[in-house]
Amino acid sequence: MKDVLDSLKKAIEEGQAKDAAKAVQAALDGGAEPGAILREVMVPAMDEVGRRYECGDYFLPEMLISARAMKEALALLRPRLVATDVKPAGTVVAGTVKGDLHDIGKNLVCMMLEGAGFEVRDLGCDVAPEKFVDAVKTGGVSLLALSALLTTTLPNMKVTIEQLKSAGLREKVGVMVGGAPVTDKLATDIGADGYAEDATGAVALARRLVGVSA
Ligand code: B1M
Repeated sequence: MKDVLDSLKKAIEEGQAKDAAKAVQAALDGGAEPGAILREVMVPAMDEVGRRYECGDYFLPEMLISARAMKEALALLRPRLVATDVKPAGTVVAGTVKGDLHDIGKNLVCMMLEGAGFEVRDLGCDVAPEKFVDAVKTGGVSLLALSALLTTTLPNMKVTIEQLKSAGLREKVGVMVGGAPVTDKLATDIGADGYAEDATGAVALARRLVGVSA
């Protein structure tokens, strides 16, 4: 199994989508636990890609093909991560904020929330504040989940919350935020209801905000 997991990590780091998909399938067939594959192999592989980009070994195209390999591998894990017979815990509108195209972490958060019994309306990435507000206006939304991976797009979380307030909708939904540059302090400063560091934390936070227990 170690060889399979090592080859999965290498395939994501090097952007070999087919090899990554094959390795995930082999790991699942070999009995590896989907959450562990994700936490212990796939997320660290993307961290390594970020490290290589930061030190100049990788450029944008390499990051992009690694992201594609990660997505193909994730697609195979998805059915296992979202399999649930829990009754709906609430509806979450999710998206990556305006100007930000990073959607892998947000997709993971969405999958884990679905797995925990939330109905998720995923608006995608580069989502304008007005689009989030319009989605909340349709009604029945318990939580807004905002993701951002760039320091330059963090301010759009605040703008989104302010537009919610202007539309008179702030008290109607809980707002949770996350993404690598987001902190607890930032969440408090911009008036969000909570911050989660990762997808598992996002589930715990969502449950707390809607008042359901695990
Ligand atoms: Co870009 N990128 N990128 N990138 N990218 C980062 C984020 C960066 C840290 C790389 C680096 O320099 N080390 C850096 C940001 C620096 C900063 O602002 N602090 C960076 C940069 C600079 C850029 C560009 C500006 C590069 C350029 O053009 N010169 C550009 C911006 C484009 C744009 O968005 N407008 C850019 C582009 C891209 C790609 C398109 C090539 C690609 C994204 C593809 C895609 O997502 N479809 C990409 C990638 C892949 C990365 C890295 C390598 C990996 C991100 C990722 O998917 N991680 C990233 C480096 C890194 O993160 N180590 C990097 C795996 C994922 C599972 O983790 O997304 O952190 P993450 O999500 C986690 C948690 O953060 C949390 O849970 C998730 C699961 O545990 N979480 C939440 C996320 N959202 C949450 C919401 C919640 C709760 C938790 O509640 C609502």
